[in-house]
Parts: sequence; C-alpha cells; structure tokens
Amino acid sequence: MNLTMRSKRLTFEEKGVVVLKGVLDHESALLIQQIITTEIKKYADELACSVADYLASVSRWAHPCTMTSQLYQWVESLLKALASEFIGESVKLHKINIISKSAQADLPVPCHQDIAYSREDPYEFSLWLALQDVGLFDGVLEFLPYSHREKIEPAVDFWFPEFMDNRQTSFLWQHRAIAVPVQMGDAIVFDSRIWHRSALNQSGRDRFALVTRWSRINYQSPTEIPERVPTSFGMWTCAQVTQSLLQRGLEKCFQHPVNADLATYLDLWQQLLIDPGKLPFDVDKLQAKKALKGVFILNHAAAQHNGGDAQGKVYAHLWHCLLHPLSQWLNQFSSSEG
Ligand SMILES: O=C(O)CCC(=O)C(=O)O
Repeated sequence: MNLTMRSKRLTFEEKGVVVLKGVLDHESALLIQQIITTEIKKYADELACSVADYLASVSRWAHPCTMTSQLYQWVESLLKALASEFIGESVKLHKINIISKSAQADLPVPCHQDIAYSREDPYEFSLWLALQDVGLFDGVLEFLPYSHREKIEPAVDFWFPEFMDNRQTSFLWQHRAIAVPVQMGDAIVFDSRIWHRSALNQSGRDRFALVTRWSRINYQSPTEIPERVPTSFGMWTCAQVTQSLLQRGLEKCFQHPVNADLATYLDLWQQLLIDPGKLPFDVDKLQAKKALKGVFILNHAAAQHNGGDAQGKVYAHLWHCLLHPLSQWLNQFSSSEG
C-alpha cells in the first residue's frame, strides 16, 4: 500500500479525522458544481420559487436524487477505490449526500456524532469532499480530535427551536477543537463517532460538499448506539405537530375545518394571511407568510428531490413566527374541551 495513505490512515485511527489532499482535480470539482447548480435551478423552477428561496430552505440532498444519480457510478467506482485504498480493505457505500452552506442558509450545523443518527444503518467513516475552497469564514468544519473514542450520546435534536449548542461554547471545545480549512478537491475523512460541527458561513460564498458514508465490509458497528430522544418540536416531530396545529388553527380561527395533508394546510394558511382581517393572536403576518413558504418549499423538496434542512432553521422559524403564538392561543380551547 502507498505509504502516504498508510500514514493518513494511522492519523485517522488515532485522531478520528484526517485530510486527503487533491482527491479531485479542479476540472472535475467544477463539473460536479455545475451538475449541482443546474439541478438546483430545475428544482426551484419545479416549485415556482427563486433559487435563493429554494436554497434558504433546502441545504442537503440525499441519494437518490437527480444530482446524486449523475455521480453514482463515479462514487461506486473511483471514490470507492480510494476509500478502500485509504482504509486498507474493501468498503461498502452507505449514503451519498450533497450539503450546501450558502448566503441564504449560512448557519452552523451544531456539534454532533454522525453515528447517533444512523442507528438502523451504522457506518464507519465519512469522506467529505470540498467542491469549493473552504476557508475559516466559509462554513469550515470543526472537529474534536480523539473524541471518536468517547461513548456515543443520543442524537442531538438541534431542530428544537430553543436549542443551544452548549458543547460548542464549552471550555473543552473552545480549547481543543480544530477547524479544518480545505481547498477545492480535498477530502476530509472522519470517523462516524467523532464530535464535529460546521461553522457559520460569514463570507456568503457558496460552499458545496459531496459527502459519502462508508464502512469496511466486515465492520462491526458499536452495540451501544443510544435510541433517539425526540423533543416536543424537533427533527422527528415537527412536521406532525405543524400539521396538527395548522389544522386546529384553521378550525378555531377561521371556522374552516379541513381534513388534509401538511402541504394543503401550509398553502391555505399562506392564502389566509394575505387577508387584512385581524388574527385573534399577535403575529407579524409578513414574517409568518415567509416562514410558511419556507416550510412549503422544504416539504415539497423532501418529497420531490430528497431534500432536507441541514441546519434545522426552517421549522424553527415557523415556530417562532406563527406556531408558538398559535399554540398559546389554542391552549384556551384545550382546557375547556379536555
Ligand atoms: O457540511 C456540513 O456543513 C456539515 C457536515 C456534517 O456534519 C456531516 O457530514 O456529518
């Protein structure tokens, strides 16, 4: 085996993270960028929204979608050969993601351990391939070296509207975490158990990454991956809670009982908020409408493009702008109905 690869693997095993320089030449990185940009324009057109509005709501796409399908063969052949050379054994591909951090969706992804989100299909390591240069102000990835040896915590539900990333503000993170700036075509390989995050994109420059998840064929996943603990309004509950609150709101505020799906409620509420009539609770209608549109785009992108919100901001925005005041107002009926 190539000696450099061997020393990279030893660093990865020891620290949980390592950079592989120049995995992709510039021409190929630009080609992938072009595929992504072209498809995102098509996705936005399908939803009759601007690319800016689409990117404000959707910041990650999973395989299969029309972007990853165009890259699949290459990932399964050349990238798999690289992953396998790196780890020193045959590997299996688990997932492909494209993740963006842009001027429209610039927020940090809080500290987390990937494996906690993949209990059903645990994988061993990620290969995070930079499609642009990622400097310290472009939404750089940060890692806590050696933390892959710590116990696995339950998945962090950072979609919860009041979520605070206490790990990132801790003394340990501030003193021991490392930022890993990379250049276009470099890959960061990291253990699925390592604590990591991505920082705020302060530059406003697009930062796209092709992220693939792998394990050795004979990988034994850790047995102690804890079950997830859903919050009352978070990544595993917010769609359902939103649907139910919007439905009850239609009935109680507008005497408009409808039995429909989330997309229909989001649409109806956007229309109703155009009406100059007063709502029985206090909200900024323009902001509420904008937040409904954000969830509307995300909901359709999830169904049509396998899209998602990597930063957990879209539902949280709707919570603050509309759902929280609505739920407070609806509470008066719960006590009399209950
Ligand atoms: O790309 C990002 O912003 C976050 C990436 C990440 O946390 C991951 O791939 O596990």
